Order: sequence, then structure tokens, then C-alpha cells
Amino acid sequence: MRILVLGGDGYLGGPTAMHFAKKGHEVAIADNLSKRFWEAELGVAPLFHIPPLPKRARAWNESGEKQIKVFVGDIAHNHRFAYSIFEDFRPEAVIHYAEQPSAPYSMWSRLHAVNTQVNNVAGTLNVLFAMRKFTPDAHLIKLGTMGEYGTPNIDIEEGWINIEHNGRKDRMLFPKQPGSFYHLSKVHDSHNIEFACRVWGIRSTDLNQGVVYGTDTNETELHSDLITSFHYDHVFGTALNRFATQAVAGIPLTVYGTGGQKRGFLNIKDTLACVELAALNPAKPGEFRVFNQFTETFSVMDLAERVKRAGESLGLSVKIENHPNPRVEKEEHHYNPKNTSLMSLGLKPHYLSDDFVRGMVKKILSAKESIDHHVVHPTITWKQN
Ligand code: USQ
Repeated sequence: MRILVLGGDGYLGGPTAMHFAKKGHEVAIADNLSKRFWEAELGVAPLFHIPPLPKRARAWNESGEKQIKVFVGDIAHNHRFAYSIFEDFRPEAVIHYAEQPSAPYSMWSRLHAVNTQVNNVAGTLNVLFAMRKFTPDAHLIKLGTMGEYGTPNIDIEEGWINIEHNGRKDRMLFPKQPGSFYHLSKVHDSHNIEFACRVWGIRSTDLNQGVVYGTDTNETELHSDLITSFHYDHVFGTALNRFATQAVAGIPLTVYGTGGQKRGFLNIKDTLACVELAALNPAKPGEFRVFNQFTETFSVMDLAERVKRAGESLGLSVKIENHPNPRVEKEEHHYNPKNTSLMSLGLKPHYLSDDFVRGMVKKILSAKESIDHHVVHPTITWKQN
């Protein structure tokens, strides 16, 4: 298949591109390098140094594996660039990660909320128009988020819900209660994509992904220039990655509020497997299909306790702190999201084990001196900054 990975310089995009190339697919990536700009803007960096994109691509392309083609440019602000990739590469599957991924970043200020939504929503719109013009039969695999649903007091379905109201029935998009301007951008994307499927006959799978953890995939381990970015800072770091780094740095684990918040989680290796399953089993023309992409649910406190156990088994002294919650979110709530679609396509999850967390902590210990203690505590709050 010809597979275009948008956001190919990112935490998930790089590993995804290599995963498909390794399997013999023809792969191209596009990226505007904006994550590197946002990191510079905040003064944060991935824990392990990530070489510039051309160097990473060269390391892969000289490894004897199937070559990956690289396009550098901005799909959100330059539709001509987006069009030129589709016209030139003619993808059969488009895997779209090219979005600002952080909830705290989007809540930093008016400017950051606007930039997040313009980047994400306009970027996706340009992709939809490029697909309509050049590759109307291609399959759009869009990375959405479980955070689109929020934490409603009912079970969460996969994208759609059957509703009976005043004696009439319909199948409708599941109601959304997202928790940040970032999560809202993904809701707006979902609506735009569903509309493009319904009206233009585009085919799409929206992967509503949970919180991803982990540092390695089979391909990132092939060469030191192929590693992927691991963030532990308060803006781009996600819960488990942050806690494991805090344990190594001797910083009390920053559980926000009571820690009763529950989320869906998955290993980065399962992200690649899910995206591959979606690509190999495409949606039908005109179909807007939604899969909930996580393998397990945990409360934030569960995660902190696992990290504490792993750290202590390695001789570290680990404390958990109930940090005042910088976000506005329910800390105790019902959470029962479905995730059967990817399982029934054959997903074999890598569940979170104590051994895995210990392995993560050990890897982080090897970079202990690079941990910047100044970027760990949250300074962005949901109410005002
Ligand atoms: N949390 C803490 N302490 C921390 C960091 C986070 O208690 O130090 C809590 C948060 O308050 C939240 C939960 O952990 O309740 C998850 O936060 P997170 O920062 O790990 O993840 P989130 O902001 O939800 O966003 C991440 C990714 C985003 C993706 C989303 C999936 O950054 O790109 O869409 O996970 S989901 O959470 O399912 O919406």
C-alpha cells in the first residue's frame, strides 16, 4: 500500500512510518517540525536527544529497509503544500497525526488555544479537500482521542449511539464533553470528517486513542538515531511517562487532585498495531467508523502506585503527592468505555505489567542527569494563567 503519515516527526508518527516501511509498504511522511518549535517556546526537550528529521530519515533510509520519502511543510496554513503531497504521492491510506497534541498547551493562553484549533482543524480540513481532489478513494485514518467523550455518567460507545427520543429512534454521533481546547479540536475534526464521509463519500476511521505510554517500538530500537521523543514535562509529558521520570528524579509523583480520574491507556506498540489493523481493514466509501483505541483503563492513582512499586523494587524512594489539580475535570466518576472493535480485528494487547514499568524506570535512570527539574511542576491552569 502507499501510506502517507502526516506528523511523521512525532512521538507516534515516526515509529508508525518505520513500522509500515518495515512491512514493505511504500511510505511517505510529512511534517512542519512544529513540535520542535513548541518545545523551544516552552523551554522543554524530550528526555533522550532526538536528531533532526533529515538525520533520522537518513538513518532509516541507509539501513537497507524500504525507503521513506519526506515532505517538510505546513498542511494547516498552506493548502497548496497539502495538495502537492497528495498529487505527487497518491496515498491509498493517510494516517493523520499532524496535530498539536497537548491539553495544557491549548489552555496556556488565547493565542495557544487559537493556534491549536487552527493547526488541528484547518489542517484536517485541508487534508479532506486534498483527498477529495486527488485521492477520493483513499482511507483516512485519523487520530482522535478518548478525551472527546469526556467522562459522562453513561457507558461510552465507539463513536455512535442509538437514541430513542419521544418514541423515535436514530443512530447518532456519541455526545461529546471534551476537557480542553485541544480535546475540542479533535471533536471539531470528527464532525468535519463525518460530514466529508456523508457528503463526499470519503472513507475514514477515527481512532479515539487513550493515553499512550512507552519509549520503544521494534524499529526505534534498531539505531540510536531512530528513537522517538519521550516527554516528562508538564505540557507534553503524559501521566505514566511523567510519573516514571519523577520517580527517578526523586520528585514526589504529581497526582492531580484525588487521582480518582480514570482514563484509557495503551502501549505505544499497540498504537502501531491498531493503526495497521485499521489500514488493512479499511472503512467503506462514505463510512465514518470510530474505534476506541485503548487496551486498559486505570485511575491516575493506580498508575502512580504502580510506578511507586516499580521504583521501590529498584531501590528508589518514591513518594506520591496529591497536587492541587490545575485542570477542571471530574476526579471521581463512572468510566466504562467500549473497545471491542480493534480487539475483534485481532489486536493482541501489550498489557501494563510491573516488569514493563520497571523497564521504563530503568531506561529513564540511564538519562537521570538530563532530567530538568524546572519543567515538571504544572504552571498552566484551566481557570486562568
Ligand atoms: N495527570 C496527573 N498528573 C500529571 C499529569 C496528568 O494526575 O502529572 C492526570 C490528568 O489530570 C488527567 C490524566 O492524568 O486526568 C491524563 O492526563 P495526561 O496529561 O496523561 O493526558 P491528557 O492531557 O488527557 O492527554 C493525553 C495526550 C493527548 C491524548 C490524550 C488521550 O497528550 O494527545 O489525546 O492523552 S485521553 O486522555 O484519552 O484523552
